[in-house]
Amino acid sequence: MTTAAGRMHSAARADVLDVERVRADFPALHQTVHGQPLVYLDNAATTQKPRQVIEALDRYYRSDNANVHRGVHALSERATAAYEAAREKVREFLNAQSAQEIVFVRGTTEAINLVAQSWGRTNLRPDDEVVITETEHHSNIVPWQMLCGQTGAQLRVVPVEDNGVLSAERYAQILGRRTRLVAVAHCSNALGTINPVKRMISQAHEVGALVMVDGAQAVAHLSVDVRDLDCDFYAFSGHKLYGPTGIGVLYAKRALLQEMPPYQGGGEMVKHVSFDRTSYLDPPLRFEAGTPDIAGAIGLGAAIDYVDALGSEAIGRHERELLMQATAAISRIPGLRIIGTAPEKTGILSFVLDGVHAHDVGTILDMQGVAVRVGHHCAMPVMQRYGVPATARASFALYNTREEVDALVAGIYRAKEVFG
Ligand code: C6P
Repeated sequence: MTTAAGRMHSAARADVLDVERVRADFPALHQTVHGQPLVYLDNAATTQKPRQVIEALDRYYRSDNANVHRGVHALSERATAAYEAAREKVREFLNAQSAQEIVFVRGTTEAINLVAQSWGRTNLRPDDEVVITETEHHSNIVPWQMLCGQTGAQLRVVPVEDNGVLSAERYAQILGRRTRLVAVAHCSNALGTINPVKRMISQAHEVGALVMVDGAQAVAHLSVDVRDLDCDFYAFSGHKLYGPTGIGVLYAKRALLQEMPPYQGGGEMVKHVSFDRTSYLDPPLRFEAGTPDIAGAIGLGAAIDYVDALGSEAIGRHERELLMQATAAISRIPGLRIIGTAPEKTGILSFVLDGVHAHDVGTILDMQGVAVRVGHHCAMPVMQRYGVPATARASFALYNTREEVDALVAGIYRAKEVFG
């Protein structure tokens, strides 16, 4: 594919990523921390931003800054065109049928809450069931619990096997005529498992249920095609895709959005307002009350151009190689247990070290310049399932190198020396 961005950037040639060229695009990577070169392995929490994204934000605020869908003046028209062009980029990125199926939100969390409160409160009745899994992030648990509390619906939970794979057998058993919605992560943030969402969606559809996919940990690593998946809702956050914080996306099939009531009320989501009666705009603007994160959407568009130019094949291959290298090296460390050993994983490596608390591992790694996340990763039920209070988690991105994996491994040996 030759996009404008593809012509601008040639750090990916066919299926090979030129990591040094890629790294040159990310200013934050070129710093020292505690006197050591930064090794940023906390990409599942948030990714660093390429200059192309930073420059898009800068350009917008320097020359086009205006509110959208409101003004007739030139700046407002430019801002509106750029905001809507970003929506079209998201549409193409997800292969959605129409840009009207793309709602800009703050992030994955807001997208899930929107579906729970708008679709869920309208459609769920007592004794209906919402199915989630034991591996979900709190963002894909709590909104459904709240919804169940409001409607009397029941929450059902699909368990996970020891290796981090969801139990296909239990999933098939739990699905039934009461199931109205399945909410599942495309990839687990705590274990790295890539869930077989296409199959899960088709099984859910067979019993007449809809499916919401939490794509927060997927879009930066896999190619996502919402039409091929046939998901009803798909959510992701811009900041995990090399874009800005504060912007994210809800994809929903058009027919569903059309029937859904607004999530919030305010300016720019209405056709007509009087004190007797208010009528609403069509989707997606019906769900974008108030001034949106215009710069964020434009920055997200630039991030999509960036990853598109490199290609998801090349990115995925590079990250899989790093994961394999890191998994092999840390598996040899005595007393280390990897939490999450599914055959299909993204570049996420969660582990515990005998006799050393995950926070101590994190602190020692930080002293070596290596940034990982430690704790429950907003997935407390996963920690309970594996009987650990916390894990240390390294997560890889397109700009990480083999040498950085070596630094991670050396840092873990150092933590063993200090605390072992
Ligand atoms: N996980 C992590 O370190 P927001 O905060 O709305 O951008 O994304 C929430 C979210 C939802 N689902 C999954 C699978 C996620 O991983 C996250 C965010 C980060 O794992 C921060 S807690």
